[in-house]
Amino acid sequence: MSSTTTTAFIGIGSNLSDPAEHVRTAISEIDNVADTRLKRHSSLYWSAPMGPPDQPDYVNAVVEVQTSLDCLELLDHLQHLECTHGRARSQIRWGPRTLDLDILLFGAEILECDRLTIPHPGMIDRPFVMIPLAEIAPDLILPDGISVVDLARRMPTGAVARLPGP
Ligand code: A4P
Ligand code: MG
Repeated sequence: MSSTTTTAFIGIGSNLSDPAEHVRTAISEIDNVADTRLKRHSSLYWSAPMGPPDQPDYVNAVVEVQTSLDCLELLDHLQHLECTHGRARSQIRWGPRTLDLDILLFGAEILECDRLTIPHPGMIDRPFVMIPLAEIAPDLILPDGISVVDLARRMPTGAVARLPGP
């Protein structure tokens, strides 16, 4: 890995065909992405679907990586992983999926282009993002100066349920 590296946080979600297995496999696959090392991963959490309610519950997790890729290169690798998990993009907004990999944060970068918005839009309102993120990075401050732990504490009680095991 080159000497210029960035700490990035990736949100992982799945709600189809053994979602916990998709999430666990994705965590180890992210560690194998070129020029990228897994630093920490959260527990896995169940949550009710955000979006259409007639879909299965989700399993979510967040990982921290150190990467020498730029953010679009990292997105290319993550989208390739989504494809290898049989991800089919449906027309339904927030519809069910085998694997969703979102770049939540990429260093302190604030970016909006046609393929990427960073920080990930909506992340600060989502218990299935903020609770696992606060688990692995309690001291993290978002680019706009807000503390991750403070945001996680504001999430509704019982919105996510931690899965037993690693
Ligand atoms: N894109 C832009 N910014 C980013 C980013 N920071 N990270 C673009 C990754 N991709 C980013 O994504 C559509 C396009 O967003 C990509 O081509 C990329 O260039 P997608 O994965 O094809 O579609 P999507 O994920 O359905 O879209 P969207 O609106 O980003 O959905 P979200 O925000 O990912 O939400 N309920 C629970 N409980 N848990 C979940 O994890 N996830 C979703 C999807 C809905 N409901 C959920 C959950
Ligand atoms: Mg996505």
